[in-house]
Amino acid sequence: MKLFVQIPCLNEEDTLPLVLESIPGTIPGVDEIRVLVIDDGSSDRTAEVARSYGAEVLRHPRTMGLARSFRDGVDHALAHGADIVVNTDGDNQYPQERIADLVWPVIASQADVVIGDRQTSTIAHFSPFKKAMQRFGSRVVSFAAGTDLPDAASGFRAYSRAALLRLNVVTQFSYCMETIIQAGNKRLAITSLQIVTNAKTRESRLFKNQWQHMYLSGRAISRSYLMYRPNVILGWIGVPMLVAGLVPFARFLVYWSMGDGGGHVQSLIFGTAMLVGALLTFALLVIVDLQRTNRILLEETLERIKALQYGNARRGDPDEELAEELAAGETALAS
Ligand SMILES: Nc1nc2c(ncn2[C@@H]2O[C@H](COP(=O)(O)OP(=O)(O)O)[C@@H](O)[C@H]2O)c(=O)[nH]1
Ligand SMILES: [Mg+2]
Repeated sequence: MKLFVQIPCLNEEDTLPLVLESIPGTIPGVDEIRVLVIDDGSSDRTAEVARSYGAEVLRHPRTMGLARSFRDGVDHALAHGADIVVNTDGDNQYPQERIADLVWPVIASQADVVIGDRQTSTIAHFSPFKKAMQRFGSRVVSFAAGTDLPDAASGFRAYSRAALLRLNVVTQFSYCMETIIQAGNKRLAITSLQIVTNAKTRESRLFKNQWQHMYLSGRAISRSYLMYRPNVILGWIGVPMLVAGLVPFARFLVYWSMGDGGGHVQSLIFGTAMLVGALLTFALLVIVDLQRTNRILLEETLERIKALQYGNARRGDPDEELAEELAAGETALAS
């Protein structure tokens, strides 16, 4: 098993040493641990600090954002044969000593994604409002993903190779929520591990304030949800419209059949408007369903392309064993 620990960083020269020092040197079930720092156009000495600790560095000449950095890190790790990728932050918020526990469910084939649950209700420097919002946000993400996860915004996570081949980060901003919703909808196994975060080293750089966090997270969540369950949203719009249209329409018909149609034209107009709305919604539903089929085909294609591009470097992979046997056979034949 080859493990990559990746740390996306923007100007983290002060706290990065703490992070790098606390990454364990050996982990049960893991043969090789590699540390990758994605330096997203830092203007400080982040890259030098990372290299001085023996970490690999992937540098963007210009800041490209956290989601892109995550993706590039994953690309690098997969291309170098990672079986598991752990993500942690450069501000030493997360307890790197717990990486062994974080990766264990993946090693034991019990999970594809493991999320470090910060137990946000117990964090002292979180205000009651922030705690409530964290809980609410996690509930919404859990609902959208069809799983039950206590801490959806945590950046301390382990992903299996199979999960990374299947997940595609498309939003610019937060891959955190997006990967969970995708993983849930792609029926990957997601579990949580309770962790205790380290003392706060600085304010969040991702968000100016709680409102911005809520706005951006809400946008990322609704986008991901819309991508996977558009039928639910359209159904909730279309079905009430259909009912609201049929009732006055039927009412008009009854009066009309009794020869009193003229006095009830309002019912007819309202009913017709609602029915047209419902019809449009159902027409959209058909288009959306076709789109969904296309997305599934595209995603399956991408997964296969990634598998080809990165090679099946997984240990214990049947293809690899077969390749080894074939190679051994060829050598034997040649001699
Ligand atoms: N690549 C990249 N990383 C960033 C950016 N902003 C913050 N980070 C990194 O993302 C991680 C989390 O950032 P942080 O400010 O601690 O946000 P928090 O999750 O709200 O605590 C840290 O490792 C930061 O260095 C950015 O614009 N690009
Ligand atoms: Mg932080």
